Parts: sequence; C-alpha cells; structure tokens
Amino acid sequence: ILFLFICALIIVWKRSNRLEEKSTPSNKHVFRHNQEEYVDHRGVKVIVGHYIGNAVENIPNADKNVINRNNYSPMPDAGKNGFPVIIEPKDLLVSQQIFQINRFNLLASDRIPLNRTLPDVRRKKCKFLYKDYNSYPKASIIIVFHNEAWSTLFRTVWSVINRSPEELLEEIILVDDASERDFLRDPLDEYIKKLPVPTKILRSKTRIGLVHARMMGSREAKGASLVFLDAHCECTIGWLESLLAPIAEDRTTVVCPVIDIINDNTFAYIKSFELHWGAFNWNLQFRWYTLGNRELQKRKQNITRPFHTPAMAGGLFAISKEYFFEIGGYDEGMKIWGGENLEISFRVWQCGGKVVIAPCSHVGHLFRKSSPYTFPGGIGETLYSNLARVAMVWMDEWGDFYFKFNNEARKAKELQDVQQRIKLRDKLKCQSFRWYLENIWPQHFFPTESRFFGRIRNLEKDQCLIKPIGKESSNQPMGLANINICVNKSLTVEMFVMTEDGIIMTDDSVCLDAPETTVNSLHKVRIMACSGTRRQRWKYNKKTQELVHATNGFCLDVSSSKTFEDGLIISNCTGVRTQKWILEPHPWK
Ligand code: UD2
Ligand code: MN
Repeated sequence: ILFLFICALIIVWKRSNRLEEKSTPSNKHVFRHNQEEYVDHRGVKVIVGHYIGNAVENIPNADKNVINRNNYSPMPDAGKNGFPVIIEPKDLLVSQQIFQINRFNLLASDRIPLNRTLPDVRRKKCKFLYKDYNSYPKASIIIVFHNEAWSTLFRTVWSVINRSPEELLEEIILVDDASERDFLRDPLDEYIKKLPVPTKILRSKTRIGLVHARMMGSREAKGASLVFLDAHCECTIGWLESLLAPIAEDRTTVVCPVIDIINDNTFAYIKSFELHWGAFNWNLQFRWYTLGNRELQKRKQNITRPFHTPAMAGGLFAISKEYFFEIGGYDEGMKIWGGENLEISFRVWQCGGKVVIAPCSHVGHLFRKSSPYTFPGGIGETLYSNLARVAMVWMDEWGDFYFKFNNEARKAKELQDVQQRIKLRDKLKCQSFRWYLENIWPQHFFPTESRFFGRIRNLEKDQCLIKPIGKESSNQPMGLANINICVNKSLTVEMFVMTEDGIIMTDDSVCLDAPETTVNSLHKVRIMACSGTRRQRWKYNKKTQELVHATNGFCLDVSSSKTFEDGLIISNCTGVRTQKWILEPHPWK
C-alpha cells in the first residue's frame, strides 16, 4: 500500500510540474522566483533572492465559478500552530487546478481556520520587552488587496486582532483595489461589521495599484501610526508593540518586521533568518543579503535591538502617520506594483530618517512564485517605469549606471515626469545617493570613482572572468568561479568591481573567494557571498599583471586540468601567462 501511495505521489508531483510549466506565460518579461543559493565562507547555505512576479492574463484549468466563490471550509486542526497542511492524494488534482487562481494552494488555505494558532518564534529576550503601551503611537492597520482569497485576507485580519494589544489597535482599514470577485463585496461588508476591532473598507472603482491604494487608506487613517500589511500575512505574538516602540523613540524611524515565510503550498509557517538585511542588485531588484562580519559583531551585542537596513521589502512596515505625509507619502507616479519599496527606503534614508528591522517582530508572508493578477499596461512597462522613477529622482550617477545596463528602464525613462518628486527632494534638503552608499550601505557592490569597474581578462586565454548565472550556477557546487569568452557588449555578468581594499565583487554581493591557507598549492576559487573577510582580498600587481591572494601570496590562475577546464584556481606565482590579468575599465556613468 505504501508503495502504491508513493507511486501516486510521484505521478501527481510530475503532473504538477507539468501544470506549472504550462501556466508559465510566454510573455517576454518572465520574472522568475529569483532566488539563488550560495554557500558562504563558513559553509552555510545562503539564499539570496526575492522574486518579482510574472502575471498571466488568464487562469488555465480553473473554473470561473470556483474563482468567484468563497470556499472557506475550516477543519479545526488544519495548519494548527503553523504546521503544514497535507492534501490527501484524492484532492491533489483539484488543489493543483485551483492553485492557479491565487498562485497558492487555495484548497489548503481554505481548510485552515482564520484564527489558527502560530508558534511564538521570537527570541526569549523579546518577551520581556515592549510593555510601555501608553507611550506607543496607536496603529491604523492598512491592508490593500486586489482579488485576494477570503481565507488569506481574513486570516491576516484575525491574526492582527488576536495577536495585537488592544490598546495599540486604532482600526483596520481594508482597501479593495477594484477586485472582480463577488464575495469581496456585500458578504465582506457584512462580515467586517461583526469584527471586534473597528474595521472599514474603502473601494476603488478602477484599478489603481498598490501605491495609490495605500495612499487612499493612509488619508483615511485615524491612528498616530500607519502599519501596512499585504493581504496574505499572519502576525505572530509581540509583532505590533515591537514595531511601534522604535517610532515612539524617534518619530522618523520606519520599522519593518522580520518577514517569515508562509509556504505557498502547505501554508507551513517557517521562521526566516534574522541575520539578513534588505538591499538591491544592479537591476534594482530587492534582495536579502547576509550581514557582513563587522555588522554581525555589532548585532550580537544586542540581538533584540532594531538594526539598520539599506532597504525594505515593501509590504510590511510601520511609520508615524505625520512623518509619512511629511516626507511625501508615496510617489503617486508609480503604477500597479514594484519599485515603491526602494523609493521610500532611499527617500527616508536620504532625507534624514532611518529604516530598521525589529528582530522581535515576526510576521509571516505568503511568498508566491508568480503573480496571479494582470498588470494593465504590461508587466515590464509597469515595473520599469516605476524603477526608472526611483533612479531618476534618487540615485544620481548610479541612476545613469542603472540606465546604461538596463534597456527597458532606459526606454521607460523618456515617458516619466518626475519634477514634483525632485522638488520634494529639494524641499526636504535630502542627501545624495553617494552619501547613502557611503554611510548607509558601505558594503555595497556598486562602482565608484575609487574602485575599478569593468572586465577582468586573462592574457593567455583571452577570456574574461564571468559571474555564474542562472540555473547552472546553482547546480555548480559552491559557485565556482569561471572564465568565458569576452563579449563585446556591456554585459553585466562580465563586470566586476575591485575595491581599494582588494575585494573583487560583482552583482548580488558575491565575491571572489579562496582559502587563506593552502595545504597544497592548488585551490579552486569560488564565488561566494561577500563576507568582508581576508579570504576575499586580492592585490593587483600592475607590473607583473598578477592578481595575488592577499593572505597566502598565491596567484589567480586558470586551470588546465581536464576535469576543471577554464575554472579558476590559485597556484604558486610562476609568471606564466595564465596568471596574467588585464583589468579593462568600463565607463559606468
Ligand atoms: C513585495 C511586497 C509588496 C510590494 C511589492 C513591490 C512584501 C512581503 N511584499 O511583493 O508589498 O511592496 O513587493 O511593489 O514585502 N495589490 C493591489 N493592487 C495591485 C497590485 C497589488 O492592491 O494592483 C496588493 C496585493 O493584493 C497585495 C499587495 O498589494 O496585498 C502586494 O502585492 P503582492 O503580494 O503581489 O506583492 P509581493 O508580495 O509579491
Ligand atoms: Mn505579497
């Protein structure tokens, strides 16, 4: 029986993969769950990444009646305490079909009670902190949605109601961004009347996107602080007081929770790494990066204290209402989805505030691999116009860098009018992007005037250092560094930055890494998460054209062994041509 069961599972799993493939749009802007794994210098697997969704116009295999019905049908113990929901084989096919509606396992979600329990995932010390409710600004919780499922939306709402101190909850504001589902209208209106916390619903007749929807909610809010949530979150105990306390201390602090993961298939609640901060890569995609050594040491001294983050993920944060409007709310030139998280992060930092992550506040978010809704105007056009606005208003020279390597954004740029936002920047007397990079994110991997930026070419092979990309890189154990034919175009995968301290790095905060001590004189060179440690330091000798590992004096070399052809190694410096490198600068502005 067990054997048959396993066979059934395998068959269904295979089918599900096929279903997924079929539903991937052939749109040229397909954005994947852009998650990559690296093994860092300690041998710990590090996942950097964030996805930007891919929209589909139609929902394959899904019955329109199913879409339009609220099928919430709780089973008392399903998903209890954050455990995964197991779908029996007989229901698997149905669950896969309706997966397409919201791009998560709706069948599983509909079985989990709206008030399911969740574990207390905080560090023990957190439990004794944040008790001074009277001094914290009361919160208006703002949840915007477009075509959200009933069960995820109201599990968000109930997690707020059940796990927030009553004294701190002013109200809940739901903003419906032109949803097309009937159950989100009258049934919802009736339902929220009965909730124990004042809850209202605002509706937009036309699709306005999340920035405008959040602005709509903010303008109506009565609380001294605004707390934004996506419509598929679950808050855990202690989440709200630890978000509000830093605002009471300094009203210009914008506070994000640690974002835990709700699995899109099983709805299991998974605690995520606290040792991350939010930033972005050369394409302005938001990414989580591991903290460097110095940062880690600082954190260890007080692990409950909110720590700085260069950028926020976007969906989940608390801010003083007064301060939110003072610094210009959101950029209302932004459409539908994307980019607003970087815009508000840059603006807050550059204009005198700060963005922090409160380690005692844990909120689960349902991460999806693709986006279920349409992007009127096209997904690429929407996202790139939003990002173009960010670059034009806030990034100065690094905006030019972004446009240089990003054709779509460069096209979108022409259509943007950002005068109002530039005026705002002047009015608030904000700092430059250089200031931001130097002071808020000194570990950044962008080019500067004092760094080399360009190709690193091997003299013997006439090949260039290349960043492992795509799937191949994750199959390659430990991200081995490689060289490849130098392309004549400006390809970012061939671009490297070498800092004054000899760190050779590239996009997504990955660095050229080799062991400090070597037993024998042949060692593979890897691409790993930048750690700021000595094993990632190199010296370029202009005269001999050698790239020497700073700690052991070995030279960067190209392997000629059959099993590791064209892979990079360090070996005894002998003056051979495979150890000679040309640093070919590339104009980045
Ligand atoms: C992330 C953020 C999200 C937002 C986005 C970039 C987290 C956990 N989530 O993507 O909040 O910052 O990056 O823009 O950090 N929505 C509307 N109208 C629309 C589109 C979306 O109301 O036209 C709602 C949607 O129903 C959801 C929220 O906006 O409640 C965020 O959208 P998402 O969940 O698709 O974004 P996500 O989590 O992929
Ligand atoms: Mn979301």
